[in-house]
Amino acid sequence: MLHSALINVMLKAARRAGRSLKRDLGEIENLQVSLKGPANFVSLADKRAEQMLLEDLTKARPGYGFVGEEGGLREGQDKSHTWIVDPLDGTTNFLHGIPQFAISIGLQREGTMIAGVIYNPANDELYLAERGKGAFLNDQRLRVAGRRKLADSVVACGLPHIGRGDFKLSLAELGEIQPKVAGLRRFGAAALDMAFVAAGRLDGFWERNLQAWDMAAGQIIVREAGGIVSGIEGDDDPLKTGDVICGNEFIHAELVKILKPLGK
Ligand code: 2AM
Ligand code: CA
Repeated sequence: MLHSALINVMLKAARRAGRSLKRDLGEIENLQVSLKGPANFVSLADKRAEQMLLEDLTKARPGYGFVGEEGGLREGQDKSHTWIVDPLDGTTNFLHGIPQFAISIGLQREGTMIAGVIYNPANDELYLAERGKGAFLNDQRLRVAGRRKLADSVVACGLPHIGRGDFKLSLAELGEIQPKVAGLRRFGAAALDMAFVAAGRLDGFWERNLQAWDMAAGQIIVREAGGIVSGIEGDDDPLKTGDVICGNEFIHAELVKILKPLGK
């Protein structure tokens, strides 16, 4: 499949960092049994991947700004373009050898996402989208699922864990959603949850307290697959609020109706 020069830059960067993460995943499987555990190793893997992405993306597009999970904002001379990058989304999965993690690269122009790539090197699934040109999984055009009722839908969420999140609110959300859906899932990598919504595998996804780099690429991939992405209010910007709800127009609206009143 022919891609634009921009998408080719993003694909190349994602694949190089992906090879590095995949090698590191193999190493982690050995380290699992060591006493110290692989946590320090993972943090190195993460930093190494971010460094590669920073190098490749800034070499190809000098001057663009770069926001990464590890290094924060590095401003460039071109104030209108910013890469928003998570070198390893799903860190806890990676640390445990669970092959549900990804590199996420988004490009923002004047505050609007114009391109996104999400790549899981463990299974070689690569999702991409460019504004106005559709969303793809390994060259196959994506479209969000068509289900209109929550009762037929499989929905994913994020869950609080030790040291992070609002447990009471999360239990209230689950209490409302669980009895209404065909299935609830928790995969642990927000970028891939959004990619799964774009691919029609999941009918919807919501999570609170995320960062822009968890959602930047996912936002344009879901939108280009015909889905809706917002914050908990239903019409707000998830990259600004850190909360996200996505799905087709029907499931997105159903989720907003249930979740919006709960956080008040
Ligand atoms: P990460 O794996 O890159 O940390 C899991 O619920 C999702 O939340 C993952 O996409 C995870 O990204 C993201 N997340 C955002 N902020 C987090 C934090 N402070 N701790 C753990 N996960 C976080
Ligand atoms: Ca992340």
